[in-house]
Amino acid sequence: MLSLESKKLRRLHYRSGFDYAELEMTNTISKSRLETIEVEVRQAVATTPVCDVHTHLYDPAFGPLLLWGIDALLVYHYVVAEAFRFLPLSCERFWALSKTEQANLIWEALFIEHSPVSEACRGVLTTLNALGLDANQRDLPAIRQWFAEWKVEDYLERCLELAGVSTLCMTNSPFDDVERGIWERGFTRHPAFTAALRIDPLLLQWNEAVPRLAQWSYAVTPELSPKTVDETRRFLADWTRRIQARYLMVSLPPGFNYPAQTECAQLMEKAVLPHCRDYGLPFALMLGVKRGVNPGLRLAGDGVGPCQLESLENLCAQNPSNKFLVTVLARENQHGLCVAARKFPNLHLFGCWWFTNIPTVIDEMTRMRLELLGTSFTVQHSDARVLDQIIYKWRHSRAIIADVLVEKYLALAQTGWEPSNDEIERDVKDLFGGTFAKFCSPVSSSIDLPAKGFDGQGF
Ligand code: RAT
Ligand code: ZN
Repeated sequence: MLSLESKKLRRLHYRSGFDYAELEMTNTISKSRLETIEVEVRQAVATTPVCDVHTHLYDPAFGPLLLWGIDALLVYHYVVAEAFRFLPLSCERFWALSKTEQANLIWEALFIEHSPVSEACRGVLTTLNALGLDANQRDLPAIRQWFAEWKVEDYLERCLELAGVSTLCMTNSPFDDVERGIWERGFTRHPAFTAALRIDPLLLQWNEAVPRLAQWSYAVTPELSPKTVDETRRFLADWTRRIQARYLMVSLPPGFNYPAQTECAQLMEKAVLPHCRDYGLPFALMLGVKRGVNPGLRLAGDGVGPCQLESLENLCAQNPSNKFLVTVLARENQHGLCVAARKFPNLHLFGCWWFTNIPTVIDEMTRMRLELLGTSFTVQHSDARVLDQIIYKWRHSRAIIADVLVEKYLALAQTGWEPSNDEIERDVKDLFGGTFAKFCSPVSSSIDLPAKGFDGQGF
């Protein structure tokens, strides 16, 4: 027999509507106050603007690099991977098609011939629905026609508004030829877009990075001599200043080790971490991606593996003056990561990344993080590659975050501790980017860093 308490907790856990009368019996808070708390939490989650701390979206000044519209939504690599569960043609033949032809095939396979129940497919429909389109007609040409009438500047504002997003952090790589040229020429920046310096090729393909750096007038050689390290730091400093980077970022495979004699670990230790200290910037690590498990699928061909959290613990322990922003890809790493964050004030967790950005896992991770870390983390990021995706990614996440938070605040109320509306709003702001901005700020309290960099504002 379940006790009243565990029945109540179960009901709370599955959140099929709360039995306020039962909760009311156990404490002094009235049913109407409990209902008010629920309304206040849902209201705060629905209306608090989000600082989206990691996306692959671009300032409109980057022209075609900012993807948007129905075809881009349909050929998003999360969707492509699912389409290949059904598509009868080879990867080569698929990639040889135009984007519109690819989108047509995906629409047929995932929306017409089967029901679009996966998270990525539902996301397309949530987006269309929020934009006021009737996808129920299953009329792809009509949907295309609707998008064709928008100008990107207006569409950007519409998406930001519908998603409740105030700022977006881009992923900016000097190793991308198109992007590099635009930064070098210069442009007027859109106020909603901040930048992050992405350095995967530098840390993971050093031998290929060397000739490129040399070509850009940095005197580097394959051997990590003091001169090469200095020149690599000059490269990082130039790009940090040029793009006004808010943080540096890399994604790493499950086998990443630190400390180690590998080029990756040595470059981190000698160039990246000193640079981050110098500029008061965090280093963001995305751990556990296996690139190119099926290379034929291109971006859709990456996989997941558990990472060694010991290496992260070593990084945090051995570099107490560095700040680390971390998200991990494997579900089985999430609990250990929360425990690591309890040990290191210089470690900040963010978002439910990629394969973990599905309702089942967002629910579990958000619950686990709140239970182990309180509100000292960033609850979600979108990782959007197509502008319109911010609408569904944030709508879907907000719904889950609201449910979990309602449960947590009602559990508090059960103890007799009533959260005020101001406290609820404060907490939601923190989870939606406030804590992130404080952590990134060069004057962040628990970490002693010189402040050569930027003001940490604007997330
Ligand atoms: O989530 C994604 O879109 C992945 O393709 C990756 O880009 C990942 O988010 C990353 O930043 O490496
Ligand atoms: Zn990403």
